[in-house]
Amino acid sequence: MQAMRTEDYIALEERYNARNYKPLDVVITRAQGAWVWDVEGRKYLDFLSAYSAVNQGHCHPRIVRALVEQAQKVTLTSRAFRNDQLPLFAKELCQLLGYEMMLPMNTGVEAVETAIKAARKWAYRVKGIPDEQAEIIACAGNFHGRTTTVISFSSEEQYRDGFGPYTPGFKLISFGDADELERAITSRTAAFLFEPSQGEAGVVVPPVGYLRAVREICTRHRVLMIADEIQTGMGRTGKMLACDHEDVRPDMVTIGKALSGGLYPVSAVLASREVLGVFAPGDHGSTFGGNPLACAVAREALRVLVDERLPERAAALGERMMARLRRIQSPHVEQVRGKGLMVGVVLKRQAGGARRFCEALKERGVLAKETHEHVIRLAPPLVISEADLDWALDQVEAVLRMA
Ligand code: IF1
Repeated sequence: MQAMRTEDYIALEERYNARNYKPLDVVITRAQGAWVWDVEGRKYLDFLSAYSAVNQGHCHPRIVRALVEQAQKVTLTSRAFRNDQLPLFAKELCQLLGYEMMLPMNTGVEAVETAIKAARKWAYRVKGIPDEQAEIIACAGNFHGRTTTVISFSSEEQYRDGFGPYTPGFKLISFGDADELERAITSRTAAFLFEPSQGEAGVVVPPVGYLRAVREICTRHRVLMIADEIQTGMGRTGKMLACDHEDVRPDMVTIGKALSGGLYPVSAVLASREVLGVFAPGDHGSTFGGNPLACAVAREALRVLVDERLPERAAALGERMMARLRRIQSPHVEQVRGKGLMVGVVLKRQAGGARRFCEALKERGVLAKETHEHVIRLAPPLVISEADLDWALDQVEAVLRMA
């Protein structure tokens, strides 16, 4: 049988797979570090990092080994019994990030849903808000996942369209305005849920001091500050958590994606005993949450972040990338913004949208993804070499100079 080509794979996917994405037509068959290879043998630098899930680089050998070794021991016990990986993962994660407790889940949105449930139950059982009256404040432009409760407070019409009725109990304010947060808080407010930098909104970094102001306001009003670090965490912005840039410690943090180095779905919520202590046995759960394979992979993924000093690397390489991008003379660029290796090139409306630039980058061997029509998101794995980063930026400069 003749080897399948790119178009053969695309035809199959179009035939049998729901069209909930419009991917670039590159069919990846192998990946290592910052590089991926397609079925035609062409290689590309990955400048999306699977939406910041492969910060450690694709198929990191240490994490692969942890996966393979654990897979030959035990992969899943359910939480009806105990296993020898979860206690160690829980301790190491809590000590690394400075929290008393954690609750393990699988996907990012499950961690966000868990945080919402914990905040509501804490509001009723600890803060004393009347049952079923708790309100959670979130930000316009937010992205926290795709479940029906989480899209209930999305400000992106497409993410909501056709999926009602929606879960009540959420209020939106604009991102980056601490005064607006203060004004939005009522006696019913349980929590403020936000991304330290908004990813899907097009890499929107808040004003310096915003995180500290939010911390002070939430403390004063006894409102839980919940940072969704699923995309900004694990070193992406140049610190282990993006809130570390302002030495701010949220009451609750959700993490995921690179928590496993991209080898397995692993997410978690971290908080104090006062907050996560509201869960009694049977209140909440998940078949795969805290499974030994996930925990073994995540333990090694965290060790790699620390041993290879990847947050610091993201800070240094991010500076290099931003400086280079800001020097590019292009009629299409409105602004360059970002933090660490989470960068967005915002194009002018007359540039015709970011997609065509991403297509041109693909032809030059760099895979990037547009977000919200006009932003080219640039987020390579944190392990990318300086030489590869410079080469990729040569390609970005070339396509930004095209007509
Ligand atoms: C898609 C981007 C979107 C996230 C934050 C929770 C989740 C995500 C801050 C949910 C997931 C992914 C989902 C994927 C595209 C991508 C994404 F911002 F990363 F680019 F959409 F906004 N909090 N983000 O970024 O985690 O349940 O997916 O594990 O849904 O299209 P998940």
